[in-house]
Amino acid sequence: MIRLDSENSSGLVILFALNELPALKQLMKRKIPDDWSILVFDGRSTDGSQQWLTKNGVNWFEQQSSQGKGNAVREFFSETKKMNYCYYAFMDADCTCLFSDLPKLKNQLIATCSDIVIGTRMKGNQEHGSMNLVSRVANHLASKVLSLRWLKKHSDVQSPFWLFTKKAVEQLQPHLKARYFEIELEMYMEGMKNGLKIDETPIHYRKRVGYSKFKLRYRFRNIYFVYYYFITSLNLHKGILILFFIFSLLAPFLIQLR
Ligand SMILES: Nc1nc2c(ncn2[C@@H]2O[C@H](COP(=O)(O)OP(=O)(O)OP(=O)(O)O)[C@@H](O)[C@H]2O)c(=O)[nH]1
Ligand SMILES: [Mg+2]
Repeated sequence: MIRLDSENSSGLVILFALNELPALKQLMKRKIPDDWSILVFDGRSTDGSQQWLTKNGVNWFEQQSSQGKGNAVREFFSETKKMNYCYYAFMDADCTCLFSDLPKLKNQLIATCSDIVIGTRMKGNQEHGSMNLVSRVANHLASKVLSLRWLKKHSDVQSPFWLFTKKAVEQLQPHLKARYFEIELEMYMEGMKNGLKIDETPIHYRKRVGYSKFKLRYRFRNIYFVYYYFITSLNLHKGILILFFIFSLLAPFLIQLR
């Protein structure tokens, strides 16, 4: 069980971390706004992160489930049943996002009476080289396809920075199954499906410190999941889904035959 000293403060920032020691060292030098506490959710790092966090008095928790960001997020969601924060902010621990954007997300959440606010990099201030062309295009397409499904224009559904109300966390928790990097896509789709109000606000986005865990195989996996979440959200009969799938595989050949 996660135990925190300052559970009476209003918000908890959860930093999901797997071998992010150089980034954590930089992050912990930064000032965190009042009313926020930090928890590092560590995926059993082998780079000495845990020892460093303990030595420096940072709250951290070791992931019990098998490795994978989705597993970590889902495990955290279950742990919130024992917590009493009003807000939960998810952030990558790779130094790409700023704590100083937290009040902005919270103000947006309150002003728009939303359940979730996504920090959008696509409309925000991006440091040169923070996002390569492949990631930019992939993210743009994923956001377009999935948000259009709900007739919305959300621009960054794979953002590393999210803010949730307590209610949103409670409502989402039973619906999440993702194990790896498709977790953001699933949180977005399940949030919309379950009637949660999702809004977005621009954030700063900096170059990553340390190496990426989002390997090529996860990129392909995410392309599949954009398709999967889109199709399953349509609630069609299974037979129609299979036909749709076969047709979409054959479509390029059929177009050429014409
Ligand atoms: N707790 C935990 N965290 C993880 C796990 N896998 C990845 N992470 C963290 O999840 C965050 C997202 O991973 P990244 O490697 O930054 O992936 P990304 O943001 O898609 O790719 P970049 O553009 O390279 O940053 C990082 O802070 C990782 O350290 C895991 O299995 N457990
Ligand atoms: Mg990252």
